[in-house]
Amino acid sequence: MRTETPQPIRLSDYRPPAYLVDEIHLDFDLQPSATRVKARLSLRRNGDHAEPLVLNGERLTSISVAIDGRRLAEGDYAIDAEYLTIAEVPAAFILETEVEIDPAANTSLDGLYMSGGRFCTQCEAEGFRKITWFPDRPDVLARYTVRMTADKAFQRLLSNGNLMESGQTPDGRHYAVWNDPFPKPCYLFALVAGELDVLEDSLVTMSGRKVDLRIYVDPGMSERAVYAMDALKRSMKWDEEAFGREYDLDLFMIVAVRDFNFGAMENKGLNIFNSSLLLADQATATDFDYERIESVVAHEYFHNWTGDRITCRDWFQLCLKEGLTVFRDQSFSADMRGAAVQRIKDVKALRARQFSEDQGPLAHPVRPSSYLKIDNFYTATIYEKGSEIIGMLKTLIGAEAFRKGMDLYFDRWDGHATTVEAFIECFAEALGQDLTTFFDWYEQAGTPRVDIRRTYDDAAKTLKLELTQTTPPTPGQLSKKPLPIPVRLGLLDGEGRTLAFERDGQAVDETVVVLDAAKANLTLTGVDREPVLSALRGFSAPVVLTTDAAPKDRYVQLAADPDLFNRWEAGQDLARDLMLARSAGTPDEVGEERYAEAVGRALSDQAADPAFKALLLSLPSEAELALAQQPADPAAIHLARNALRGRLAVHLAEELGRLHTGLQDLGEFSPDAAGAGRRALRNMALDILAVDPHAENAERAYGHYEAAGNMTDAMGGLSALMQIGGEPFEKALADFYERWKSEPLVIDKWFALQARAPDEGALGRVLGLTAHPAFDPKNPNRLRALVGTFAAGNPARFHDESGAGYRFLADQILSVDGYNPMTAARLLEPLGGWRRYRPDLGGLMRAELERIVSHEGLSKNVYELASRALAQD
Ligand code: B3K
Ligand code: ZN
Repeated sequence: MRTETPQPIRLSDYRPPAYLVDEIHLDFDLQPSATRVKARLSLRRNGDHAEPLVLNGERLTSISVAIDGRRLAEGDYAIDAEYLTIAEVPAAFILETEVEIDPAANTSLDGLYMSGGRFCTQCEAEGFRKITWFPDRPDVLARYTVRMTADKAFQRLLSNGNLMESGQTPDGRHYAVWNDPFPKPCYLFALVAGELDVLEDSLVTMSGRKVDLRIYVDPGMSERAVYAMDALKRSMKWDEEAFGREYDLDLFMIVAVRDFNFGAMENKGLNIFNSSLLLADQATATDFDYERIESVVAHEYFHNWTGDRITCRDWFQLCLKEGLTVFRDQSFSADMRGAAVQRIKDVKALRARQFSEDQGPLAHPVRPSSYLKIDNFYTATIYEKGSEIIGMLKTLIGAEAFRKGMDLYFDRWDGHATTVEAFIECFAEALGQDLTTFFDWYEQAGTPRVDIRRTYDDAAKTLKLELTQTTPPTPGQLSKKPLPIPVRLGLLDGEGRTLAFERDGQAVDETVVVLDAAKANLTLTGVDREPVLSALRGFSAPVVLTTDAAPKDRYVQLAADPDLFNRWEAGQDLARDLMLARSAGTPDEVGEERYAEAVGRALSDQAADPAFKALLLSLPSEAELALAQQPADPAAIHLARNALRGRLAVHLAEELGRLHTGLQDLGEFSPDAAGAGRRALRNMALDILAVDPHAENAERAYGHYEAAGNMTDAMGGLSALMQIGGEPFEKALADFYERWKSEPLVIDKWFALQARAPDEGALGRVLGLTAHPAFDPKNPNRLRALVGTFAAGNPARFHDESGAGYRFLADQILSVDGYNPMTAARLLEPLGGWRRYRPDLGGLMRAELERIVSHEGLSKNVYELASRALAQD
């Protein structure tokens, strides 16, 4: 049990820093177990009063402290577990410190650590304090000069900015000196030293400057960085065209490392990536990997302006850089891969991760007001809902005012650390309108419910719409305000043709209604006949929409809605209702047949994009269904979902078989959207057929696996075989392992696949795999592949009524917490929603959370999430 309750940090307590750092010189003597770090800081007082100097530092062995060249005696300063405090300092001075750290023993992968025998760093949010004494907060911006010396075995010596000097030292080691001319917060500092291959390229920016581009990877892997390099160049051009943003240094570097707590990091001029989000070729990466690489390379690159040049004043403003940068990367992906398909995928991800967060005890506003560990707030809410808010802003004010506001933001705040208020103020100014009520989106947690009722008046040719909104209470926020919700809508006739109507006297095909009160009525005129309503087009706001539409309206939309998002959504709504009915014990067999027929018709539409058809066939996930059922019964949901998939398999057997045979990749492999779309549809067809495991389908699955010429198809085949189960699956699984055992990223997929096993032996299999020689829980990718995938991606087996799934997860969290609290905390989420489940399951989940909270020596990271999950509001 923890002896003291950790105290939260609050936004309302924000004070400007007492001292600023203009320059920092760092000198690293790199040794894996005993690295010496000398820091020379030019500090000056930031206010009128003399205050003690307080610097952050954790696990630093202090060697010396000096002010203006005078070494301080031990009594002149105080050091505890978190701070170095010097009671009296001049108004402006030079502070020199030397510390020793142990990167080889740093299992938290935060600060300076070793991965694969190389030195690397991760400083966001608060890792820099594990490297040297410093005011570790994002509003202290300094210019960095970094010197590092290492044995020559550490071949490459890299840091932010430009290389100023390099050479040999008299004792046979080597050194490099880097300088970054752009002032930055310490969370953007990076250093890498080790043996790496490099892929080089260059690009000429819009003003005609040549920028060298380098991607550093494990020896022998540079070919696998070709796609990331291509994505980087496309991102750089796109940011010039879409936002007028040009790259600013002469060099841009990316390094791939295998041991990383999350995806990637936007350190100035030296991005560090989890190798799973950088390395790809057709043999080892799936189309999904390619897609992720493209978007994450873009995301980290886009941070150069939204994050690095303009950063956050404090960590409560995290969405200022993250939500905005996700919006920018989603817009880029939409341009690269097609807007509708991209939007559907983004919304699926939002619903799966953010909506569930928002409906549980971990719900928080996009700009939270307190935290224990900021590491816990790198959430779907900050990122994905943060991006949705920017998208709504653009919809509400229009593309032109949006661009004007962005330009103003870049002009005004370049080189500064700022706030979300200051960002929104730029749009208010660009528009000449107050945006105060819009700001509530940042401060209010929870997913609004919007309901629309229609009354059609045939004589008057009017359609009256009654719109209402409510937001359910969330922890700490029991009553909610109405928010300004943009609802994009259009009308269809009974045959699915666009039906024009009048808005403000103008004939239009589509309009945006802003619902900014709890209730609003709206009358559309000039509506020639009773329409089908297509509302919330393009998912114009992150809300749960209900309407009085009958299934027949949904079928019209599924066949013909010109808004492809809503065409897809109509299918999802139909499927969701059917599966929920079946899991509640009231199956609608006729409805299921009708749905399968309608999907069949949509599949035969020659004009539709295969990627879109694959999404039509992809039913709402079990996690999404669980959110719509109270209390959630994961086993019943699993059976109901499989039943509907089975219905599709039988009803559409011929069509699915034809798609599977006809879409085989014949020409050369291309990871582009068109090739990926065809493979997605083909693999989806197989995935559904595999629910009906007769001999022909089993043979088809095995043949698919054996003939696979790329990783997407190999995984598609293996996953279909897993559904069928038995000897052919085990044989293919063993074959796959043998073939790829020396490729860690592929073996991660092998672990993750088995964690999703649908049969009752899944937990036994997963437990067995924790003893597999290739299972290394110290590597976050491997840990998440097995443990994270089982808990978050296999709800039917995780929620086994014995509680064994929960116990397994809790054991893993407690064990990982001993050496990597950040990663341990990220595993906790599946237990968080315990109140939404069947009471017997919820009780077992809660018991595991209680066991976790009372564990001796628990980290602040895990404590914060587990105690919030248990809190009563
Ligand atoms: N900014 C980093 C995330 C850092 C997470 C620290 N716990 C990657 C990104 O969002 O681009
Ligand atoms: Zn980011």
